[in-house]
Amino acid sequence: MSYSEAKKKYAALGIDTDAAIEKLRKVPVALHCWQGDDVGGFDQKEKSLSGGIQITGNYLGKATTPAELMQDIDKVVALVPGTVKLNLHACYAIFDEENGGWVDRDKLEPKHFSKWVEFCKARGMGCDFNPTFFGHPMCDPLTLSSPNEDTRKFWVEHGKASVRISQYLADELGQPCVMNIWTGDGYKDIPADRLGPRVRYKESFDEILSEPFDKTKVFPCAESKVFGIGVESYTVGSAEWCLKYAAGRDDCISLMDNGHYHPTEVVSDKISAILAYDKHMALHITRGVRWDSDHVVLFDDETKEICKEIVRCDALDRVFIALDYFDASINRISAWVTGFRNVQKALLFALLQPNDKLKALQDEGRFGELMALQEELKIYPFGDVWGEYCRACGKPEDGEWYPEILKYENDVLSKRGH
Ligand code: RNT
Ligand code: ZN
Repeated sequence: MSYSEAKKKYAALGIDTDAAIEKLRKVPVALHCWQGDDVGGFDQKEKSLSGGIQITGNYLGKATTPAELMQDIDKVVALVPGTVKLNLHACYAIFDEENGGWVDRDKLEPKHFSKWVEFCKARGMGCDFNPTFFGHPMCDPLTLSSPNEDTRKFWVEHGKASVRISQYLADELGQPCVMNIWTGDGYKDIPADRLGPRVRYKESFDEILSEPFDKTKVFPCAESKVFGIGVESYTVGSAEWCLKYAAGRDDCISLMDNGHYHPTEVVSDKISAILAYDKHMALHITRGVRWDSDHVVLFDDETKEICKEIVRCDALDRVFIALDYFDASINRISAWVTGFRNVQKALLFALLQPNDKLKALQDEGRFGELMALQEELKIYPFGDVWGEYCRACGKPEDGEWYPEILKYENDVLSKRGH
């Protein structure tokens, strides 16, 4: 079916496909830089992930320098429709002779991110930021909740430095900067004191957020987690902790990562609960598989349901959308592109639902009809509208981009020699 026929079919339901395409083109989605180098970053010689996250796979062509990572991000951006915002971790600081060389995480400054600012400016992109509380010798293994005051202070200083860097990114790029705080703090086995770490965690967050910043431009978040690898029994920043923390302040929002809940819980059901109270919230869109999170995002039911919730709640400007997955077992650029395109697909799919009609069916108690229509909408000619969206953005359609990945692997990635 061609686009014009698809357009007519949706129009019969009262949906303007052209308007949906125009709307989605402007919605920023944050692309996480860490898919390109297996969450390695550039600030530590001994790269070892800690904090309950793991990456598996050894596919050729990992980026090992800022220039390689930037080149790879450009390739991703060329292959995805929509508005891309970059999402950096503090461990991606760039040190060189001009900016005085290496410093530890507690001493990071905006200048260590000026190359990223240049990169984003040249591409008209905004940039989000994450302090990095893992993969560092000062994880004891706790960070912001450590009973060791030297450790805790070090990480608080890192958090404050990150606030200053986030402010710099927002000012330079003229777009809001979402600053997400996630730590892997927790214990493998049953703790004797659950309260102490959680009280220290609160103190540390308070100290970090005492650093001045413009609340209209910088949006600090607390990201919760249920457990991690090697941190199975107790997570300091649990769902309740993070919700309560964000609820208690006007300058911190909740970040929900859909890989961070018990397997039968769904973030699609949680979004409206937050939006009933808060102006803003943030998401890490990922895919959990059994006990693990961070698999490449697919065009699956939960991704669609999450996006439907954002759209139905008319909250495209209230929910900060970011991606979070890492796979080193397949071509990393293909992983990045597949996940980003799938989030775009899910958002477009959501924008093509007759939400008013569906809500009316619910409110009128016509549940049989509601189910029937929701099922029929699943096989509406969505693919034709998606194709039109890709064309409108000047980006490859399905079936056209994978050859580009193979060419890039052959011309660039395979020459990297690692
Ligand atoms: C880990 C969290 C966190 C990280 C990134 C690298 O489980 O989801 O968001 O993935 O900060
Ligand atoms: Zn996450």
